Amino acid sequence: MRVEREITSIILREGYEFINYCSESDVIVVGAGPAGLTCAYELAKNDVDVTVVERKLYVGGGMTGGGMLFPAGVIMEETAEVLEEVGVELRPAEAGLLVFNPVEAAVKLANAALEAGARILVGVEVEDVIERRGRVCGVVVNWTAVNAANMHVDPLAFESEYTVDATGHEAAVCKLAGIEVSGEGPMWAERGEELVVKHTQEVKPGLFVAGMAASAVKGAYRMGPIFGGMLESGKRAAEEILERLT
Ligand code: 48F
Repeated sequence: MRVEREITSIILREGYEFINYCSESDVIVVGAGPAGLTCAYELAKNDVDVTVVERKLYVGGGMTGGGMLFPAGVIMEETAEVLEEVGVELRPAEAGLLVFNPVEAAVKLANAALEAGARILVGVEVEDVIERRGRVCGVVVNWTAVNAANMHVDPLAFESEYTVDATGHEAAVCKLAGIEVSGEGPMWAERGEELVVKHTQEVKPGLFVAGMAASAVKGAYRMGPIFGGMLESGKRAAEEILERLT
């Protein structure tokens, strides 16, 4: 038996099929950080066909790094609902804050999104948007490695009804779509947590912004290593999209 050939054949067939599904989704979420994963989970839970595109080979975005790489995550009690729902262990700490393991939170959020039916494609970078008559209709993608090697290789395109920019501080998709990005302001944790949810919105027909990208678009305060605002923002984006899809 030529096992090597069979392994290759299985990977090519299954990988092609997976990516082919990714090329047509109801919603594409760009970025598998806490905001993007929560958004994907909430959408998939409601039977929306959702693809998450992540340029790194891991999920969790900035959350896995805790605070300055110290492996602890902090969240306000009133914003911890999603983590509780996906089974993350939360321990009470000072000032009404809860503490959790950030790697556990990242993998459990990703697992919940997958179990609900979302696809997560890693190692793929969004380098442009598809736009028709002023509406964002999906994203233009390439292998992260191709761009890192500075190779001139034409990209492919993934279509969607809605796209969510959950790329964190960069607000990469908003920039590609021509949205003015103010860049985030200085740190004010409590206010930043409120504003990130408030600024979660449709910034152009077909394009939503969530998480730190929403704060960056509006120049809102950064909040540092506290994560409830990201989860609430991802959830809010999902709720708004669900309203439009139904
Ligand atoms: O940065 P990230 O975790 O964004 P978030 O979900 O959460 C922010 C917090 O982690 C933290 C914070 C909380 O106080 O400030 O920073 O808003 O996740 C963003 C993900 O998007 C990916 C990136 O690799 C990361 O995993 N990403 C960024 N640009 C692209 C991308 C791109 N062009 N294509 C695909 N993925």
